[in-house]
This record gives sequence, C-alpha cells and structure tokens, in this order.
Amino acid sequence: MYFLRAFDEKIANLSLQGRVGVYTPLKGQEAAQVGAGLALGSQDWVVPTFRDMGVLLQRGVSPEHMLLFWAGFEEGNVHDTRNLPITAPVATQLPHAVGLAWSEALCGSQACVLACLGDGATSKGDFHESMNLAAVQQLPVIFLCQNNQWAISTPPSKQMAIDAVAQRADAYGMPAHRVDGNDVAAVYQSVAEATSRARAGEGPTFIEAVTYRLGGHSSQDASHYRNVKEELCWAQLDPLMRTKTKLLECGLWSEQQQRSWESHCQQLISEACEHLKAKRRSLSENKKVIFDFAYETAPTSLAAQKHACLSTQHDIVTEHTRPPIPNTWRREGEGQSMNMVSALQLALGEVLDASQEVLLMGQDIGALGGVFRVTEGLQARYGERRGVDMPLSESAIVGSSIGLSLGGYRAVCEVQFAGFLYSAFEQLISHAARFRSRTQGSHSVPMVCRAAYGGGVHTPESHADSPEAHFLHVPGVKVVVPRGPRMARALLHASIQSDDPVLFLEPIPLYRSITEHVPSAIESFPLGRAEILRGGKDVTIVSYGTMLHRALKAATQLQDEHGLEAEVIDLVTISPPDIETIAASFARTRRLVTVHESPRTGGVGAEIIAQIAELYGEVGCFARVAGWDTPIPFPAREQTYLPNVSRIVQAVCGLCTTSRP
Ligand SMILES: Cc1ncc(C[n+]2csc(CCOP(=O)(O)OP(=O)(O)O)c2C)c(N)n1
Repeated sequence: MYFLRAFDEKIANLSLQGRVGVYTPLKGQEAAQVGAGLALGSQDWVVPTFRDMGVLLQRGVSPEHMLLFWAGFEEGNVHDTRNLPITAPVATQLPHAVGLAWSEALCGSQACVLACLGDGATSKGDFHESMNLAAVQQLPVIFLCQNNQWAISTPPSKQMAIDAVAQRADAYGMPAHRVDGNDVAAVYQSVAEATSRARAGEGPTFIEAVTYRLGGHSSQDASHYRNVKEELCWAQLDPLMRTKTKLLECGLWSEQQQRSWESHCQQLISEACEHLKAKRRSLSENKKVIFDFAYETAPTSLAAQKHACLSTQHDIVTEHTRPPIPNTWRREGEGQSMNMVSALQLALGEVLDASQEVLLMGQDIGALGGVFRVTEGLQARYGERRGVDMPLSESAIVGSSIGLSLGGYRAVCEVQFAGFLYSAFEQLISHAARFRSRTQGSHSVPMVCRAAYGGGVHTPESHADSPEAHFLHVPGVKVVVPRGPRMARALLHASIQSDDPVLFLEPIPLYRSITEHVPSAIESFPLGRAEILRGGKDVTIVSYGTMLHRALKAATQLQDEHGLEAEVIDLVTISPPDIETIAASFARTRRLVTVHESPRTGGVGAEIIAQIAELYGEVGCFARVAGWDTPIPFPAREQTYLPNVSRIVQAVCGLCTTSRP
C-alpha cells in the first residue's frame, strides 16, 4: 500500500510536469484495491477501470508497464496476467466482465471475474444490463464498486435516490455487501467470500467498498467542489495510516522496517522512471504499430495510408494482397434450393456442428427462433447452453459477446433490427472495434453481430434503418451485407471464421423473396471482396443488399432501352470496401454510380466516390443514388425515400449524356 501511495504521487507529479499524460489518482483507495487484488487467484480475471492501478499492481503488473500506459503507450495496456486492458468509457467494460465470467462457467473452470467500477458508474445502463444478465445467468462475477464519494464533481446524492449504492443490487436479486473500503482486511474478507460463492456456482455478488478519493478526479482537477471539512474528516481514515498503525500495534511491523521499505519503494519507482526514459524514444519511433493492429490484416486503403505516413512519397502499395474469390464460387453442383432464412440457418447449424466454441445469443432466438426465424430449431438441437435467450439488453448482448469472445468463444449474437443497434453502438465502436489496437494484438474479438436491416416491407419506425455508414467510419469492425441465400451462407461462414468483429446486416426484404441453389459443400466468400455480377463498358454501378437487385434491373433496362452497358458490382463487404475491384472497373468505364438506401450524405457511396476520385484525380463522372437525407419515413411513404429503378436509370443517363473526360 505504501508503494502504491508513493507511485501514485509520483505519476501525479509527472503528469503535472507534462511528462506523462492526464492521470487519475487513486490516493485514499489503496485498501480497497489491495484487499480485492489479494483475494483473487491467478486463474481469476480483473476487468479494471482507469483508477484501478492498485488492483493491477497487486496482480503482478509491473510498475514499468503502468508507467508506459500513463505515458500514452498501448504497450503498457498489454498484460501477461488475466487482466483486461484499462478502458475509458465508464461502466461499458462491465458487460465484458459478464461475458468473461460466462466463458469460465461454460468451460467448467473455477475462475471468477472481478469487475471494478465507481459509484458514478452505477447510474449507467451498462451497469444495470450487466448486473441483470449476471444475476439471470448466475455467473461468477464480483462487482466491486469503490464508492469514493465523488464522480468527478457529482456526489452519490445527485447520482441516485437511495441511501447506499449497495441497494442497487436488490433490484437484481443479487447479494450485496457494504464494507469499510479503507480497511484492507475487511475488503479482502468480503471479496474472498464473494469468490467462494462464485466458485461454488452460487452466482454474482455486489460489493460496495466505502472509501474516499483523497486526490483530485484527475491530475488536472483541483477539486474545488468539495470542502475542507470533508477532506479533513476522511484524512483521519486514511487507509495507509490505519493499516500501518494496526500493524505497529500488533507488533507485525516496525518503524525501522517502514523506513527501509520506503527507501526500497523509492528505488523501484526510480527504476520504473528510468525504464520509461529508455523506452520512450524507441517506442515513439515505432509509428507503424498504429496501422498494424486495427485489423487482423490491414485492408488495402489502410496499407496505403501506412505507406503514406511512413515514407516520404505516396508510393503504390504492393504489400497487401486481397483474399481470392474461390474458383468454385457460383458453380452449380449438388445442393438444394432455399431462401435466405434457410441459408442462414444452414450456416449456423454448420458452424455449431463444427465447433463447440460457437454460441448463439439474442432476444427470442430460442423457442421463437428469432423474429425472422433464422435460428428456428437451433436451440432445440444444440441446447440452451449454446443458443441463449437473452434479456432485452442490446448493450449486454453485444458486450457479453465481446467478453465471451475474449474468453475463447465465438459468439454470434443477434440484434433483432439494425435500428436497435444504436443501444449497442458503444460496445461495437468503443470496444469490439478497438480491443486489437488497444492491446497491440494481444486480444481480438472474433464475434459476429447479426441484425436485420433495411426498408421495403412496411415495418414500423426504427425497424427499417440502414446504419451501415456509421460503421464505415469505424476502423476495426467489418460490415457485410449478403445479396441472397448462397452469398448469405458463404459470408456467414467467413464472418464467423474471421478474427475481426463483423457486423452482419441481413436485408429484410430478401429474407424470403429470393430462392437460390445452395450447394451441399460448405462455401466461404472472402471478407473484403466485391463481386462483379454483370459486365459492361459504359458505367460502373456499385450497390449491395436489396438495392443491388434494383441496380441489376436498372442495368437490364439501360441495355434494352438506352443501349448502355452497365457493369454492376456487389460490394458485399461494406467496410472496409474493396476499392481495387471498383477502381479496375472504373478504369474501363470512367463512370461510377453508387446505389444504396441509406442517406446520401456521408454514406457509403460518398466514400467510394471519394476514394476513386482520389485515385483518378479529375478524371471521371460520378453520381450517387441514395436514400434522401431524411430519417427513413414511416412505412406509407418509404418507397418515396428508397431509390428506385428509374432514379438509377436517370442518374446513369445523366452521366452518359456528358462525354467522358
Ligand atoms: C461513458 C462516460 N461518460 C463520461 C465519462 C467522463 N468521466 C470520466 S470519469 C467520470 C466519473 C466516474 O465516476 P465513478 O464511476 O464514481 O468513478 P471514479 O472516477 O470516482 O473512480 C466521468 C464522468 C467517461 N469516461 N465515460
């Protein structure tokens, strides 16, 4: 605890001097953190917040490592022990703790997970979704809330209308303990009891460790919002002083031992500072790492950016090779005719057969088979352990899938409609997409999030959204859209095999409207590849999903009525897009039209056209056919919003009447 106090003060000072970044001190919370850390075994996991350096050090993370982290290097966030990295968005790491605990329970281990949080975090939805899910599934998680009396400048009285944070647990039927968080033995005891319950399969526990943040919220915070009387009062309860006094009284410690321990700690701190000095230069110079961990393999556009950043010239990039489309693709053979729902169901059954690590989770996916029946029969066939009916908790569905994937499983979760993905936005954007880069590749999130999307079948508001462009802007997560049954099955196989998280958007109108031959042999269509479906020399049309079928119809009409040959490309992977296939086509046609149903501004079409325009300079003609820049209207008017064949034909004719540059 003394080391922690001295190290904390040192980092806070370094931060004030501008020698490390913003730091969040833990002064005053040493007993809570050390007591909790001591109660865990090496097989257990810790899911920390940004203020839990004490738990991490207790778990064997080195001071050198921690200092690298505070100095701003991802290298400091990679741990040998079973700790997840430090993340910033409050409470959003809690669903990962639940998922990790689930992964341990599924494999029958005795390990449990300590999920750290503050009092402020208990106001967040992710806290409530995580508590609920952990309690429903009786998972081995210990929620350790260090109630340090402040959430930046907000006291618990403005955070909740109950007397004690521990009361939060009542709502979930979860046992709760309220302990003196400045008494290291009391915290140890409480966490140890909770771990015993967890290991015995008795489920989660909530612990409120009542403590006080003696320092500011961060190294930049002068804490003007609290009064001196309160600070003095808590200073009397300083855990460091209390522990030392107790040990001296019991004869377990002496002043002389204290002095020599203090000088040893100062020595350790100096060594950590020297290590940082020595490392800083070599780590800063290694710029390439920022490009290397966004994806398992950098897509071409990112490889080009890496090249541009690291070399003086914007050279052609040769290091990246796209995955090939298999020769057997689109060949006929043994198989059967089916719609997309059946093809998706077939693929899910195939992956569940092939690997015990694959799990399905989502609302109503069991007895109902999902709202579109894609998972029909799978829970009955593979059991409730592998096909889990989840609470109505999109963030917990995606967040616990992240945790399960970090724990060695491959979660395929279902969000009923893409318009409800927004509730899980944070999990996809801040976590699924970032784990690889935040840990320099030591953690990846091989999960798939399936969601039905798009308009055209008169669904209510929010059930017809096309949110793909939001994710195009998010490095680290891949987005795919199948055009029909055969592609759906092949793409789902590839998505589940992928070590990157994949958002799998299923066009609602195509679920049952197209029947196609699907071969008996399992196929996989590579992520990151677009496919040319129709050749043509006059214009390139790029589309995907439902609109692709309108683009194909438009191409026929253009040929029949206008004598124009349109090359039609199915983008398939929306993010990151296969620009090479489009560029090669554009090199021939010199005209490009993009077609999608999501709004035009900032859409997928805008990005593709921008990238092609950058490659070709001033050359070319471009047009975007897209949903209007309005929220998708209620069903009665959705066809006014959605692009139709005549708009596509009009756009192409508009381009073709101007001569090529
Ligand atoms: C989702 C989110 N909102 C806001 C913030 C900014 N922020 C950082 S710490 C903090 C207060 C957290 O309070 P608490 O959970 O009690 O933990 P403590 O800082 O006291 O350890 C806030 C609001 C954040 N990091 N994440």
